[in-house]
Amino acid sequence: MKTKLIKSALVLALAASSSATVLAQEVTLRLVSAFAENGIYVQHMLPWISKVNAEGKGVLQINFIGGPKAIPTFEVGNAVKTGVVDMALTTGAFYTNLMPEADALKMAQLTITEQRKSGAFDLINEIWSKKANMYYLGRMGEQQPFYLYLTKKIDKADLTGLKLRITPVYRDFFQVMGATVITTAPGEVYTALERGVVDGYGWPLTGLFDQNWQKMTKFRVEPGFYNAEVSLVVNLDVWKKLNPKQRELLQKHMLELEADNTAYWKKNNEDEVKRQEQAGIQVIKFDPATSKQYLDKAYESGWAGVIKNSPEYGPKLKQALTK
Ligand code: 173
Repeated sequence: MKTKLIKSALVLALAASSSATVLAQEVTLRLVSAFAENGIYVQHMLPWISKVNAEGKGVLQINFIGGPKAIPTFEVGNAVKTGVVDMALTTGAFYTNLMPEADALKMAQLTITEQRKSGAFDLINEIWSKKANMYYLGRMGEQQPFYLYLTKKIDKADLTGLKLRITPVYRDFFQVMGATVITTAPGEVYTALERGVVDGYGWPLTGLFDQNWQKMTKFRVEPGFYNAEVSLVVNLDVWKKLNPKQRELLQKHMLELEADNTAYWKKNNEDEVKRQEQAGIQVIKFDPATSKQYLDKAYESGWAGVIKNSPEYGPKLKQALTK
């Protein structure tokens, strides 16, 4: 009886220790999003997390903590840098407080797939690791322009007298065009519009409807400019501690998603133009010469801003990201 008990205790102890080994090998990464949970970017990411988790049993799991209610949009970058969270879905404009270079990715004229081949991706990681203690895992959102949305009509390419909601993405450009600007997180745009605090806002082509902004939006100004960047970043210390299998799992799924970016965003862009039209959002269009000037100003002012704030890396990023 006694030996039996000892034996079964041993078996239990062994079983416990073997599951402990498995647990020690499986790592769980805590991920937050700087974008709203119900919005297009998180909705695009969730199936990706499911795939990683399905394949990553015993290796790596991602635990999605939540959106800006968990950590405010403009604090997400620092939370990754300091290791409060392990990973984030965010955009460079939300962490320019850590590094002004972050905002340069909005001006990429190469796809992320091209950036990986050209060396731009390595340059990004050199800067991101040094300045923000981050590993830049990959890009989920690309090939989608930003637009100026308005509640009032304009009939020339001049924003003088307009008060516009911005993030760093639009700051230099809208100011050069004469606007007065107010920085807010996406979560505050609706109220700012409702209260008439702003006459419009910058935002990419899709995502308005997620936050009900279409109700307050009368016009979309064409052409769109830049290339909305939404990416996954990982705390660098956490990244370095992952074993090769864990890294490979993340990288493999990231590359798979990126390979589908062009088709995914093209379809979204096309659908969204129709959806906005159906919702009664009118398009303000400039003549071809004015459109060209508008775009030239967007890039000139945007790069000038990045280079002014980062004389060291700004020019290198411009060269690496411009076609
Ligand atoms: O909040 C913003 O307008 C912004 O900067 C942004 C950047 C990338 C994707 C969506 C929004």
